[in-house]
Amino acid sequence: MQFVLIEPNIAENYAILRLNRPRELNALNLQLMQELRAGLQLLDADDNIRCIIITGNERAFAAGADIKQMQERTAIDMLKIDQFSTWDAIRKTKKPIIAAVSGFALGGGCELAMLCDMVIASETAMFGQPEIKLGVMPGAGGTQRLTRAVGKALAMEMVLTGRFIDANKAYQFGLINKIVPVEYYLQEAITLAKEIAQLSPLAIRLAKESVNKAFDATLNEGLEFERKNFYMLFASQDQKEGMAAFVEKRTAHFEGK
Ligand code: DAK
Repeated sequence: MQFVLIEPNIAENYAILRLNRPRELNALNLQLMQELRAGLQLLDADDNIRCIIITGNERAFAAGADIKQMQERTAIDMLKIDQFSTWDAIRKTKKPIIAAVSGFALGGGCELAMLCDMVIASETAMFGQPEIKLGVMPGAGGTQRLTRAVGKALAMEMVLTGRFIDANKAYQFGLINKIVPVEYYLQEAITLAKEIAQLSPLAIRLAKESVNKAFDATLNEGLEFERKNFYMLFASQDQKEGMAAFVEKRTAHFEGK
């Protein structure tokens, strides 16, 4: 892979996917998105990996979809390329994904961060949906996920003006989980990934599914869904192990069975 580097840590059960077009501020061209999809599918199927981190570099997580690649496209080109299938596939990743964001997370870059389950940001992170300045609008969840995350007032302001918000504001409005100094943002994401990797991968998978259900279900449907997943976990060895370990006052070792 050229634009996405896979850095697995088998011993600690996590992997980093690093967006790697630094000269273009990690602009998300088609090849990069296809590589990201392939990387996520590979890691999602690998039992040694229990948590995935997507990151860029200090200057940019991703400055959006590749404007130069999109510039001359027609609506029919966009339809045929069907980039959404790539985004949909990424959304279906079962394992938890942490975005480790430093610098620009704009347009598709902000949408990619929001597609992740948690976001750790450096103090220099900037989030924005500047598509409006290009004569278009967000197309990969920017109007929906951003609004759910930060509320209507700020989402409208960001989407209608293209203004960026800094890490402090993003934290204040619940878009991200934590802000750390720039030299530690990846390490902080790794610490979080390692903590998750020690838990039951089955419980983590069903818990992730259940939280996501809250975004597209009524409260009753969501509660039903949660209950079924909760019951299902009592069929796992991990549940027996987790509860036995508590009673025996020892650390649980979860095998995902
Ligand atoms: N695309 C292509 N190249 C980009 C880029 C981008 N989004 N962002 C930066 N670059 C390139 C610049 O052109 C420049 O390359 P050269 O000109 O040197 O060859 C290089 O990266 C460095 O950028 P700058 O020289 O501009 O650096 P500055 O520090 O001065 O400015 C900036 C940084 C981030 C403020 C600025 O580069 C900027 O405004 N970038 C564009 C940000 C933006 O408008 N992003 C939204 C793009 S639209 C879809 C899914 C998603 C999307 C669409 C469809 N489907 C599923 C169908 C998403 C759309 C978008 O994201």
